[in-house]
Amino acid sequence: MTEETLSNLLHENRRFEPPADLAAAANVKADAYDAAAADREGFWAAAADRLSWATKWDRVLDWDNPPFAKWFVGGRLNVAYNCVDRHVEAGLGDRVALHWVGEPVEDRRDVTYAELQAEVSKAANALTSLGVATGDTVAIYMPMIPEAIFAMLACARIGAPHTVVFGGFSAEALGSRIEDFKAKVVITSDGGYRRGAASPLKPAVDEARGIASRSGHDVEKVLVVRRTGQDIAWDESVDVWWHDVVDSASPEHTPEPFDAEHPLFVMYTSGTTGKPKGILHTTGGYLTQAAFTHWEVFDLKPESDVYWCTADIGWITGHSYIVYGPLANGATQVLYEGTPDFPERGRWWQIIAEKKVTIFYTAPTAIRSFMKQGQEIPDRHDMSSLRILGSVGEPINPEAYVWYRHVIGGDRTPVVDTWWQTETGAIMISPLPGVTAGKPGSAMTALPGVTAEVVSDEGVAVPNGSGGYLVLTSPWPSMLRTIWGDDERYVDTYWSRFREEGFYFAGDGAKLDEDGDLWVLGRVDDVMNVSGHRLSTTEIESALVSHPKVAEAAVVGATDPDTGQAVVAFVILRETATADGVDLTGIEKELSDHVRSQIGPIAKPRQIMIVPELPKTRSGKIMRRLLRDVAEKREVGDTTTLADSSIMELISAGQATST
Ligand code: 6R9
Repeated sequence: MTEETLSNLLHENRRFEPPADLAAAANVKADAYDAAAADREGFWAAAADRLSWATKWDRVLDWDNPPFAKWFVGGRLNVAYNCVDRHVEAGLGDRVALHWVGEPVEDRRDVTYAELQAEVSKAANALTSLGVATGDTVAIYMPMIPEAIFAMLACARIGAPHTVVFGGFSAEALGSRIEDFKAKVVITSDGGYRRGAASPLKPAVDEARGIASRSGHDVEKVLVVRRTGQDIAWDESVDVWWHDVVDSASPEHTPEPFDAEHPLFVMYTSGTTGKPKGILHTTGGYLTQAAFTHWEVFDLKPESDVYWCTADIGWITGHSYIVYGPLANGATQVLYEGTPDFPERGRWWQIIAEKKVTIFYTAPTAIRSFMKQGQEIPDRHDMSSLRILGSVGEPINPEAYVWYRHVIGGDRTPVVDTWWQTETGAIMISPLPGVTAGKPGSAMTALPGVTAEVVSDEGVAVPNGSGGYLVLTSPWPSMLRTIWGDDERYVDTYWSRFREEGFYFAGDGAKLDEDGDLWVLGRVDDVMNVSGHRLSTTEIESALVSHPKVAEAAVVGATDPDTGQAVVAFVILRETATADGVDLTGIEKELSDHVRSQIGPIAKPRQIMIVPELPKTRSGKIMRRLLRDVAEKREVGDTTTLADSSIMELISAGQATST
């Protein structure tokens, strides 16, 4: 973000007060801030009491060995029981849990809580029969179909930690996750629908299985849902059809309670090095905060609201705010398989109108693309059911916020800009819809029970009107417990930057405005945010360098009007690749396709520049700041720390002549 846009942002003075009726009936009111400040642990204990525990905890927080936290020590509960069975036992079995909307327009399925209980129980029994026991790990690689949720909850029900890998990730990305997680079983489908066509998933699982196998890990079983009916390869010794083992399994299953710190899932996310980090979330604290914040921030009234979060279950947002939070609260929600604009550009708005959605949660990148298409498209649909809008994934620019509130929310709806991370597990900083006067572009303040600060390099809180690093100053229930298999990396990545102060370093820059409200400005490390998806520069560089024609590569995130940031790659070719003259466009395409196949379509560079050299400091560190200047077509900044200061002229000159 440039200094200019930054200062524009911070002069925002529009305010939107909560509607009076919403404020009067809000689940969480202003007094929650004081209550939590007076007794933080007591506040979280009350939030945990919203769940059903088989055994109550004897200690709320064990922080005796920081940064390794234990919450609700000694407590035991079953996550699937909390998300499903207890609602049925409370007489809500006929309530719709999922209004599933498939991509083929006529594909619909409503799943009640009673049906969910039967489906999850059958899947749990089937997994057990395939040899999955408590503590065994399962990878899930699926489209947005109800079975994906049945699979996650079935794993939780039997205490088998899962890792969901986004269906858009490549076989390589899946393979390395399967290997790191040592997944015993993979649950997938033959394929899914994307823009009207069936696109395969199972072949990537076959390939990923081979990749894991070559590094010494063998997957035992692959459980396959038939979704598209397309032809797929079949290995009798490993592959099992979902309809063969799940449909015939018993719909009765007794959930066993697990320790509050039993691993629930691992979600891989990009870090500053090439290897993705497996973020571990556990049972009691995670479910407490996911469920509580969903009820608090969206003011959920489960008996009357229809909630819709457009994320994919392959991201943390899908875990906390499609699966665990909403279902623990007994919500009715829309689950949508397709893309926003297929078969027509108003598809989302048509679904909101049809299902009478009241709470809608999406990402700024989607909002910006709808803004570009114009207001006429949403205006064709009756969206008067909406009462709260949410935003997540990246900073929302004030204009997008105001458009969202005005065009989608009819100027009635508060917009909650929710800041959080894979690592935090749940929303940490956000307005409260019944309390906060919303300010476009600002995530406002830490939620009750959460302590966030903006600090200087030295770890000192900055005054209003200044910027610094966003830190969390005390542990929270849904915090990551470690990086899977790598405690040291956990400590190094999050707790060493402000070791003495004992602060969690989020990796984001932030600013406090004159009112003391918080603005998240984006990553301060080598992590990019493309359409709300985290990508590491190193990961993409590694992919590029793995191509035989590439000698060296540097990747930067350049500001992009549509996707927030976009991947721009600078590549030095090997001499052998250029020996017979070069077809630059051909090579650029080849490299771009290579990144796509190595990581996935979201990592595909917007632009690849073939350069003779890369700007490096004397210690050999690539100066991405300068490359960002080139990528964003700015005057190149200070080059005095470069080992060879003429290099930027070469790169910029090449830029001026290439198209
Ligand atoms: C939930 C999620 C986390 C990173 C985070 C920050 C950015 C998320 C934001 C936001 C500004 C918001 N981010 N929400 N930036 N305002 N409301 O997105 O998790 O994929 O781990 O990404 O996303 O940079 O550090 P994750």
